[in-house]
Amino acid sequence: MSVQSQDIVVLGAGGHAKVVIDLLRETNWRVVALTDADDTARTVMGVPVVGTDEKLEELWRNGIRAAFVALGSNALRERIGDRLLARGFALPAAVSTRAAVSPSAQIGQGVAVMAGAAINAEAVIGDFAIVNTQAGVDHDCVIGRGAHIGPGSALAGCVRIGARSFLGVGCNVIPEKTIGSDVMVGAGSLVIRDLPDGCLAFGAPAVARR
Ligand code: JB2
Repeated sequence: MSVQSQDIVVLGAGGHAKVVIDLLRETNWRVVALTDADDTARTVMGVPVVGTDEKLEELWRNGIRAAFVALGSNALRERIGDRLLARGFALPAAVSTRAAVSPSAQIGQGVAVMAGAAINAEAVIGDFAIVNTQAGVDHDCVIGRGAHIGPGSALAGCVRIGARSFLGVGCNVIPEKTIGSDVMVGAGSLVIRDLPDGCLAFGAPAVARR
């Protein structure tokens, strides 16, 4: 098979990878291989799992230059993404054609933006972040590297989310609040106060529990 410039390898063969494969196909990437910690020979969404991440060197030698880290773990996605960037792989963003993204927003490398998401004026989305299905990120928000804004969550203007933080499905954050790094916010929470690094918070209003 001759390698084409739109060929890409996806890391991960689980649920998140399925969604990412759809996003990449929508934007004319050709997903030619998956790597996974479980190297059992199989196909996912019609794409062969070719082995573990050790296969990436062979794919590079064969001319594959683009990769996407489709792992739900925020820390792992950021760490492996950085390793691939250092190796020289291009890590494009995968943005649904059914998302509404302001031309003035900045979208980092390896970011996934799912269908129905809205990213408004001058928002900044850090490398390897996920803006999941129907999430809203309003003007001037700053989303840290590897963070994940869960499905249906809504961030009002000027909200800041730190690196690797996770907002579960259906969270709401009022304007100008700051959520630190490595924070987990439980599904359905309403954030009306800043949250410190490393905490678990949930409820309406959300309270940091540890
Ligand atoms: O280091 C790794 C690695 N570690 C685990 N490299 C590669 N290439 N693959 C790795 N994996 C693989 O990630 C596991 O063997 C497994 O196949 C996959 C994780 O699949 P799972 O379906 O458990 O989760 P996910 O990360 O694809 O999706 C989670 O996060 C999404 C954002 C789920 O919670 C989804 O529901 C969610 N939408």
